[in-house]
Amino acid sequence: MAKIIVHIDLNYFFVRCEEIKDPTLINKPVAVGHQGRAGIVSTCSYAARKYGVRSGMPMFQATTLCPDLIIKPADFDFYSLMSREFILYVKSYTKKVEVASIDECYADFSDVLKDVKNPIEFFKDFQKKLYDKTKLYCSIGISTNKFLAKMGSDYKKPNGITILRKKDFRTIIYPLDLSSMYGIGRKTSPRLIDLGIQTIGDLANKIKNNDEDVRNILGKFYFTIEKWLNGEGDDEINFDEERNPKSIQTSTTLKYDTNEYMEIRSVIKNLSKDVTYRLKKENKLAKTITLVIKDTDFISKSKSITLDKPISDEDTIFDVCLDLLDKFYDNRLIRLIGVGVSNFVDIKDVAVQMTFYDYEEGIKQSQTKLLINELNRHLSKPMLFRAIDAIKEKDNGHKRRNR
Ligand code: TTP
Ligand code: MG
Repeated sequence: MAKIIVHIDLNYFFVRCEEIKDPTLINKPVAVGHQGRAGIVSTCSYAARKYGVRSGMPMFQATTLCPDLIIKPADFDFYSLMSREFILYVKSYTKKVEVASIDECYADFSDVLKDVKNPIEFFKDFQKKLYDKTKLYCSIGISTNKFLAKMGSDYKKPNGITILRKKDFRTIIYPLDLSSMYGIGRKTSPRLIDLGIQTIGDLANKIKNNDEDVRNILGKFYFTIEKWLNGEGDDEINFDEERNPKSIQTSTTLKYDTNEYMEIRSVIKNLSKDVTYRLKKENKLAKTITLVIKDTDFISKSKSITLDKPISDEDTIFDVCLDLLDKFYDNRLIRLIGVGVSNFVDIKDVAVQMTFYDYEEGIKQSQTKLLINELNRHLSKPMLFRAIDAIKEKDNGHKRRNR
């Protein structure tokens, strides 16, 4: 029995987050990115897209196309917060969720949809509840593997729901422009177009005829793409279920390459949060913390620190990762960031070693943190923080400036 794999992608995500903070922006042409000649558009509202503004476009070109464009600087901390809310929401349906980037995930809905008669109505309700909870919009693709689910969510934006069945997916995706095919990058696409390939169907035809040029251009991806275009592909959702793990790791593949410090920092913060949550769920403390970075050539680098005392708090994991980043990151464009913890100690083995002071202090600090987190949840962006965090922040900033 085929699985039901769903891909969910948030619509005009960064700009939608800005609209949530400031609803007067709704329906206006808005872009997120740096102002000025060196700036690039991260994303823009659908009103701005009508003028031809696009992600990755230089800001001066965007303002030439759309002189009334409202430009907002990126607020990665807030986007990360909203991204977490989104993933938590999807996880309220199934634990089989794989985060693919800041605004998208894959999920296995096979069990959830077992007795559902009308999947379209079901996902309309899913979208409505997501909106009620987070004020975010999303497009959804439903199929039997990750490739087709992803093509489905891309098919109709915003707020689309697209089912791609194995028996009729060809009718829907073969006529599409080659540029809309997931997995064919900006470098490969022009080389295929030079061979006269304009649509996804054209590519499928060439592959069917075993075209040697196409084989050379696609290299080791040839067979994957051949499978995809025949309606087959990976349907495994990578989610965390392992019992008694020896290490816990989590990583994010970025949707676009970046070397922007604030963005990298905020991804690390999010990953530290995830790792802490899982560490606590396992009732473990960890002594070793690892930061992994993959650059755009997929070269992976990692560095670890082993602490004297085992820990399970987010701040320490985050701080150590920032230190590691300072130590080995050389400003290259990054594709993937990962945070891991290992070298575990069971909480019950450590509790007896804690002094009463450690215990009292720990309780006090976590109560303050809980209160602050709760208050921040009611504000449009995190505005409150502990003094100790502000000092750490200042120190980190200072260290970085003096690098
Ligand atoms: P996308 O999902 O590609 O775009 P989007 O969510 O803005 O719009 P859509 O409705 O078409 O899905 O990317 C998600 C976020 O990633 C986007 O809001 C901003 C960021 N991003 C960049 O910063 N630079 C880029 O080149 C791209 C493609 C995205
Ligand atoms: Mg999106």
